[in-house]
Amino acid sequence: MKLIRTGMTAAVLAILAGACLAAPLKLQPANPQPNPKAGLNVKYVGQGTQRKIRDLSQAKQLLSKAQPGQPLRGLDYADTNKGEDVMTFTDPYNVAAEVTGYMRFDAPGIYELETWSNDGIEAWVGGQQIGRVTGIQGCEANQRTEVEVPKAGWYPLKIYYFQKLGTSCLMMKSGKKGERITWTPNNVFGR
Ligand SMILES: [Ca+2]
Repeated sequence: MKLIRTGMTAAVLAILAGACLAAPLKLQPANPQPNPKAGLNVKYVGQGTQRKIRDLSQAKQLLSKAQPGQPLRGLDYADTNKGEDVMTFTDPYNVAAEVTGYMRFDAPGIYELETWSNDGIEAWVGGQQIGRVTGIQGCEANQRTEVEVPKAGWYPLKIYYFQKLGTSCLMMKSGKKGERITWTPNNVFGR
């Protein structure tokens, strides 16, 4: 009897866990709603070529020493050629960045968000984590995350990002669920 009950409990828990994983993450709008300028704020720390950034946790630690950089135009920084600077920074390698600002949704509903990064990332929109890669990788799609947008307006955005060696990229795709997911236009971002 005990075994059966344990088995049933496990089955119920598994079902609950599945339901939780499948539910879209509910985003929290910015309160108060901002009236932002175009672009996204960014802070950088560069380690040069001698001291490598291994992973996300090291990048986040380094960001306590970050300095403001030229704002980003959005999240459309396609994969570089080797040796090209990371976004608006002055170096190509071993760079950590903290990106902050807002993302606008024009209508409530269920959306899909998908970050692309080279290398690692931890991305938050409306208080929910929508992408995470702790190590190094080429420029590729990260998790595709379903989110629930309760009302039209601006949602806080925060991204921790790092580039180790080789090429670098930081981009985002988005779209309403059931429609095409496409590259996110720069004009939905603000700072
Ligand atoms: Ca890289």
